[in-house]
Amino acid sequence: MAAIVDASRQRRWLERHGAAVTAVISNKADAGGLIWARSQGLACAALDHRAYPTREAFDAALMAQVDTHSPALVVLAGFMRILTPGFVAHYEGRLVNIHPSLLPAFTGLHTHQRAIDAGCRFAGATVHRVTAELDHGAILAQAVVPVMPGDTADALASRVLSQEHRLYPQAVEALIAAG
Ligand code: NHR
Repeated sequence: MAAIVDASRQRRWLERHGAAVTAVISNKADAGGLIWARSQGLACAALDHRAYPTREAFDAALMAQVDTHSPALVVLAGFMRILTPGFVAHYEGRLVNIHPSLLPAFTGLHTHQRAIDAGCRFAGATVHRVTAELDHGAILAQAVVPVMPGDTADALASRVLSQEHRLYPQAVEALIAAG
C-alpha cells in the first residue's frame, strides 16, 4: 500500500493519469499501514469485521465505506478477509490483488513454506483481478525470484516482498493508464 502511495506521488499519477490514492481502509484499526497512511494525510477508515454477524454484513458496510470515495480502482494490499460474491460483483473490473506466489500455483495461505516444501526453484508474486473464486482472477502481472538452498519461509517472503513493492505500483499504474 505504501509503495503504491509513494509511486503515485513520485511518478506524478495525478498530472499524468488524473489518478490519486484517495483512501486507505482496513479491517484492523491498529494496522501499521493505516497509521502510516494517516501520517501521509490520506483519508483513512477502519471497519472491524468482528463487529458484524456475517461476512455479507461486513462486506455491505465495507462497500458503503468504499463507495463514499467512488473509486475507479479498489486495490487489495495485505487485505486478509475473503470477500463475498456480492462484494466482488459490485466492483467487477476494478478490484485487484497481489498474491505472494506464481499463480495458479499456491493459492490461499502459507505460500512460501508450501513453495519450499514442494522443492520449487522459483517463487514470486502475482497481481490478479479479484473474482468470487479465491486467487483465480485473470493474471495482470508477475515477478519471479529464485528459491535459495536452505531458504526459510521468512527469507523467501522478504525476497518476494521486495518484488511486490516494485511490481504492484507498476501494475496499478498500467491499469489506470489504460483507463
Ligand atoms: N476475496 C475473493 N473473493 N477473491 C480473492 O481472490 C481474494 C479475496 C480476498 C482477499 C487476498 C488473498 C491473498 O492474496 C484476497 C483475495 C485471505 C485469505 C483467507 O483465507 C485467502 C486469500 C487471500 C486473503 N482469509 C481468511 C478468511 O477467513 C482469514 C485469514 C486471516 O485473517 O489471517 O477470510 O492471500
